[in-house]
Amino acid sequence: MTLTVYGDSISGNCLKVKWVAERLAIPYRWVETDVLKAQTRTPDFLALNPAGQVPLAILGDGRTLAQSNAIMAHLAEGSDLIPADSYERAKMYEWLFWEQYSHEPYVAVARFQMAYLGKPASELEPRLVERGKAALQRLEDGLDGGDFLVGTRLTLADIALVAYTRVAHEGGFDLADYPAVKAWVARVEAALGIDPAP
Ligand SMILES: N[C@@H](CCC(=O)N[C@@H](CS)C(=O)NCC(=O)O)C(=O)O
Repeated sequence: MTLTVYGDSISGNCLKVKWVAERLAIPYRWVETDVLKAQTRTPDFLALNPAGQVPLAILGDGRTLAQSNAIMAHLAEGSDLIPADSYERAKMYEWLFWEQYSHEPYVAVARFQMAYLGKPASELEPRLVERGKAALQRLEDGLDGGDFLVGTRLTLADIALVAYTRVAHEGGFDLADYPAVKAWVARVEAALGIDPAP
């Protein structure tokens, strides 16, 4: 059975899974699941993922897997998107855990509130903006002159972090303030063969 991915195309978390499947030429079926229409909260969907969130993968053998970074790690097992070196692999996970706790909750949430709930930038909670800017600065510093976040090649760390960084402007952030991040976004988009976010 083909891999099935339940995802909402507006969601960076869901796009991470799509990009990894495409990069690794893993065939998949995409089931568009509209978060704004609460399609993640229907009884049928909750039976698949009690957490009521996308992305959700149904593996070839019918088992389910949630959490974008866990799905990416599973799909990319044994590929060059995960460093073979144990320290570099751990650094990649360092970025993945940081993304979920210190970047996505601010950069993605500010973007969701502005772009999808119609909130003006002036009404965003100041903490969201401060923490989002701090996350972007951490990325700027973490790139440290390198082309990618870990080692010298594209890893899951870049894919996870580019997902919401590339659309940070939709949440009121200006990537011109983070030139290394801006150049890295373009590099990762090119590596993944995706068009720059408008
Ligand atoms: N930590 C989760 C976050 C998943 C998540 O927040 N999904 C959102 C879309 S980006 C969702 O499904 N929201 C719908 C809901 O909570 O009902 C992951 O990385 O997969």
